[in-house]
Amino acid sequence: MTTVSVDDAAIAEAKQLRDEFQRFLREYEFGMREVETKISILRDEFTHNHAYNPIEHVKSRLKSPDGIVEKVARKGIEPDFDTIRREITDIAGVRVTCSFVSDVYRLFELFTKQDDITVRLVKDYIAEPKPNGYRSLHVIVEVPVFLSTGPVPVPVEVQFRTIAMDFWASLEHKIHYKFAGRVPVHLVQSLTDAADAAGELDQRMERLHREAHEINQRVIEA
Ligand code: 0O2
Repeated sequence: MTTVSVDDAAIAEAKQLRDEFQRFLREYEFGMREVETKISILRDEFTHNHAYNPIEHVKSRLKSPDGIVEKVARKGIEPDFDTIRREITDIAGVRVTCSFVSDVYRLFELFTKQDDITVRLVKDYIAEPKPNGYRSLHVIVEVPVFLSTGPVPVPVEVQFRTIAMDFWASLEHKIHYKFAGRVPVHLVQSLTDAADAAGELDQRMERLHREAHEINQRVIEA
């Protein structure tokens, strides 16, 4: 049996890199928590003041170290912390699922107009769905995180979508994963058709919701 000797300096260097990576990820976790708190305050305030909860559910995730490495390779960027911080803006992600499209935009407005939120990029895939039918409203924001060393602006990707959009995206993601990206053409077409159907359902549900609200208002005013 051969023994491999690893010198102490190499071990110390590996430990330092591990600690630095954990510190790096922790900033994103804090940024994510700030965004979660803001969304949950909006939800609670809405529920109390308007007797209406526009949010169905909220899901957060930190990109895994493997996911970050894979994205560094895919984008062909330098694998150092400064470059990753600058180029990869979805390490922290929060997904807000709403009942109706109008709630998606309302929540987006209320969240992005807050004084300490800096909007870096908006991608409106509801106004302009992706060719495969994907719909969602994405925003990359910077939220300040107050560390013992001072404030750090942390980028967080927030996705706002309806239940129907979320249902579709979740199935599409599973199918994509199952076929390792090589989805049979007829399934791709069926998925695009299903995305259109989900879009129509959203419109119908919105109309129904508005009608019910108007009838209710008339009853109250009568
Ligand atoms: P995960 O597991 O959700 O984190 P980028 O790759 O971010 O530099 P891109 O692709 O233009 O540039 O970003 P975009 O369009 O804002 O999409 C990023 C995220 O949106 C994805 O994250 C998905 O969560 C979601 N998304 C975008 N397009 C699709 C789609 O066609 N189908 C589904 N199901 N989700 C989509 P990740 O990192 O890919 O995955």
